[in-house]
Amino acid sequence: MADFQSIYTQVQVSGPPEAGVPVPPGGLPREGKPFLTYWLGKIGNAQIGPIYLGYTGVFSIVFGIIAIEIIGLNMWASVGWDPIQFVRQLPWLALEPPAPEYGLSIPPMNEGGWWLLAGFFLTASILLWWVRTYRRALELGMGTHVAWAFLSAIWLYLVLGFIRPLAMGSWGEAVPFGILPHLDWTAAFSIRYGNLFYNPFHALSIVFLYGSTLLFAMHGATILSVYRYGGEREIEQSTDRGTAAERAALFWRWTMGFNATMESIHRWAWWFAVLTTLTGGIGILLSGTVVDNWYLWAVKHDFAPVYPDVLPAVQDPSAVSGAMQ
Ligand code: 07D
Ligand code: 07D
Repeated sequence: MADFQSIYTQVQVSGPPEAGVPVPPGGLPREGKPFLTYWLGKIGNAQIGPIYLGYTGVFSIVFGIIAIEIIGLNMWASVGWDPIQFVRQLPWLALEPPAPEYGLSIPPMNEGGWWLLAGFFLTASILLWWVRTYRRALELGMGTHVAWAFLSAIWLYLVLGFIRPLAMGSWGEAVPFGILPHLDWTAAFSIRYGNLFYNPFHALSIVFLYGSTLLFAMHGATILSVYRYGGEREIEQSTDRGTAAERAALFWRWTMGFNATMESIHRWAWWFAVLTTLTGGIGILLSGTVVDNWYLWAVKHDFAPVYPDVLPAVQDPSAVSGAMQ
């Protein structure tokens, strides 16, 4: 059956739905009668359910819905409760953080209070989901690798919206909620701190982001290419000789002179993904707290040229005007 595999063909396994390993006593039961769907089987496992809801999962979803509700209703209010304009302008609508003059105090609801409340619920929702990934892994007797990787993303999220604003003494430093407004914030942040390309941690974050896509492509392609030898059966593959895994490893040793192993390729993937947001968070936290202008910082450390005198001298924007003073 599997003797001809290309990027277009795949095998879908079908059998009686199974409940999986028993839940240890004391926990909640898993909900729902499992069933098979052919079409979802095209992109993943055809079996849907049962699902483990659990307290952290339920509260995470409830808090997440409250956050989206607050954001959505504020956006809708901003177009005078017109449903057509809400849909039409949605990509541009925003729920903005408080103005800089409020510092870290609690502002009136319509001047950033709703932003603070939405941020509280979104953060609670994300942290509860983190607890869920940690606890479900332990219940299944797994390692907690997924939870720690997720925490790295949460670190960047918390730096952007909580830790750096605290360090700068103003909620106004944080990111607005909104599809295009959060991109405007990102562009403005780069300009405000003298071009983020000169921030070495931004560069490191890009290395790991690009590296992640490259590793993902190499690993995905390698495993698919040995599928006809059972390459996805990872345990047998890593211990037996003459297997798909051995061919896959040899392919890279022949083309590059070096190869990862079935185990170490996943460590590469884990570290590249984790380091993207870990280094990113460091870079953002340093901006405005330790370094005020990354271009001038790079000139000082001799890796950016000084612009020739034909142009006006570069000045730190905070020394000229603006709320950031
Ligand atoms: C594919 C997994 C699925 C997740 C998805 C995102 C929401 C938000 C909210 C309508 C890869 C779900 C989105 C629940 C809905 C409202 C109000 C993950 C996958 C599909 N960004 N960003 C996007 C977030 C920041 C930047 C898209 C979140 C920083 C740039 C989406 C955060 C900076 C670009 C989105 C966050 C930044 C985007 C697609 C949090 C610097 C794009 C995301 C919580 C890092 C791209 C219009 C995606 C785009 C994009 C969500 C933070 C920069 C709306 C939730 C402040 C340059 N961001 N982002 O697929 O098309 O991720 O924007 O920190 O070009 Mg962003
Ligand atoms: C945001 C982690 C938090 C997300 C969480 C998820 C939900 C949704 C819903 C499941 C993404 C919560 C999820 C709530 C659940 C469902 C459906 C991860 C996040 C917890 N940059 N830049 C980066 C490049 C420029 C700027 C990182 C490239 C310009 C700022 C990355 C270029 C300017 C920031 C990166 C480029 C600028 C960044 C993000 C090129 C704008 C950041 C990594 C080629 C003009 C962030 C240190 C990431 C950072 C960041 C790439 C250019 C600004 C590597 C390739 C010069 C302000 N940039 N950038 O994984 O860490 O994000 O910087 O030009 O804050 Mg940049």
